[in-house]
Amino acid sequence: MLAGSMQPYVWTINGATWGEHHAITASSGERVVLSFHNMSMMGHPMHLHGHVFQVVGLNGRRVAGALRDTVYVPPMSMVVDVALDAGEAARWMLHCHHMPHLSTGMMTEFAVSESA
Ligand SMILES: [Cu+2]
Repeated sequence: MLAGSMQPYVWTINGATWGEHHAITASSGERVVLSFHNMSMMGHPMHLHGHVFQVVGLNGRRVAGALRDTVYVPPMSMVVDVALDAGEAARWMLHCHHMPHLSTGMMTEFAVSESA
């Protein structure tokens, strides 16, 4: 869930700013779908480090989209789904690439653990 406001100027992922966030977890090699649901009035170019993903859904419509590491999530209840294979075990940053949003909280981590 991507949310935020101009007044106060705070932007969140799953209701939390960076530092208050709960990591999104996966095991190395696991197939994962991340759904970005934008509840705010602004679009967010969401960027994941260390991975490429495929855009597979736009507002519930399945698509075979491009392979990329950043996807623009339009405002006002738009949902973008991306699929990826969780990579190297590490803590990977997942954040909005609009710097004023990033610097006021819009970052979390994609925490990949060793496969069992
Ligand atoms: Cu943003």
